[in-house]
Amino acid sequence: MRVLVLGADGYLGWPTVMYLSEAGHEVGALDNFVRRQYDSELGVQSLTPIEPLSRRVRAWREVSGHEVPTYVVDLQDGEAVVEAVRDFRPDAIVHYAEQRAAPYSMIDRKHAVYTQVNNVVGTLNVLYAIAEVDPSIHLVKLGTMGEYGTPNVDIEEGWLELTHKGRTDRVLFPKKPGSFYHLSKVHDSHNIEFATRIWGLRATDLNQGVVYGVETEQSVRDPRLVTRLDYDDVFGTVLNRFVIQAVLGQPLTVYGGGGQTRGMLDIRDTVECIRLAVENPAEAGEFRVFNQMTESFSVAEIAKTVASAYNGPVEVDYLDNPRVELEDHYYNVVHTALPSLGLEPHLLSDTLITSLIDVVERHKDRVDLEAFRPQVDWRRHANPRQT
Ligand code: NAD
Ligand code: USQ
Repeated sequence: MRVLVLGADGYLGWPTVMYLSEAGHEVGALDNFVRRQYDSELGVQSLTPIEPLSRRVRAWREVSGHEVPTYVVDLQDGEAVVEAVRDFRPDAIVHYAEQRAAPYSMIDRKHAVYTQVNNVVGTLNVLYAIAEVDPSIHLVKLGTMGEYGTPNVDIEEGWLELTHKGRTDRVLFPKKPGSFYHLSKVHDSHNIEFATRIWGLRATDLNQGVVYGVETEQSVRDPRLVTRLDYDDVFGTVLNRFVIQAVLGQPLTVYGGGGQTRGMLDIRDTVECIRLAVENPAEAGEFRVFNQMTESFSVAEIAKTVASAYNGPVEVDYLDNPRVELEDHYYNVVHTALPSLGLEPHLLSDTLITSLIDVVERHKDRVDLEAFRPQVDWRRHANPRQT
């Protein structure tokens, strides 16, 4: 199949490009490199030294023989999106290209507005491009488990059979997200579902949990193929941050009491889930939602797991929680759709943590210890984040 990956220069986009092209698909890579600009703005960098996309693509051709055409396009530019889709003519579009950090969206008004405009307008432009160029293109869109929040009932896969005052309907599962970023994904989901109803588009919304890990079977073949690994308070995600903090001899930064529980998955499962979704498309007019996670852990459990896998002393700091989120709550998620398509999860293991530790050991001189400290407080409407 022909697959256009939007956000191909990012943490998950780049490994997906390699994985899908290795799986025999013709892959195109689109990005506008804005993620690299956030690094400059925040004064942080990926722990792993990453190559520019053009060099990554060249290295991948040398290593694998696969060509990957690239498109430097901002999804906010609707005409350019149509042109790229018309030029590449994909069977499927994998859409990762959004501002994805909850703390970034909570810095202040400017960052909240930017996040929602970038994400919602970008996705609308993708929907219009598909409708205009070829409505049979399957949109595989990255949503997030955080769209649901932590309701006191089981979380279904996107839809809920609801009986109210004796009548029954199938409705989108109620959402209660925890940041303006997570809200942007809720708005996207509604726009995508609407487009499947009015234009008969086919779409899969992948409500993904927090991803951990960095290496994939493809990326380890050449150091130039490594993907980014964020550890700062804005873009670093919890398990990756804890492993890096452990190796640097810094306390693990558990926010609040650490009882908050999240769905998680290994980066190697992310790329496989995308392949499964792409190769098993939604029907025309179908808005399909898969909960893309393999296990749930509380933040305190993650800290404990990292501490016991690390061969050395590890201290845990319970910090005042800078976010507004439940720390003691029910969490039970249905996530059977991807396993039923064939997903065989890599469950969190000491081996994964050890391989991550090895990567961190190689690059630990690049770490700025100041970047571990959380600086964005949800309760403030303006955060003077220091860079
Ligand atoms: P990332 O920030 O590393 O990559 C996103 C890429 O999209 C970047 O390269 C960026 O330059 C590009 N981009 C952003 N706005 C763009 C625009 N307007 N036009 C063109 N390109 C644009 O993020 P990631 O961690 O790889 O996440 C990818 C997707 O998966 C995101 O949508 C995110 O919400 C979702 N997701 C990520 C995680 C996680 O743990 N990393 C978990 C669940 C869902
Ligand atoms: N947390 C800590 N200490 C830290 C960092 C985080 O206790 O040092 C806690 C947070 O308070 C939160 C949980 O860990 O309760 C997860 O935080 P995170 O920063 O790892 O993840 P989150 O902000 O939810 O966002 C990440 C990605 C986002 C994706 C989301 C999936 O950045 O793109 O959508 O994970 S989910 O959480 O399922 O919505």
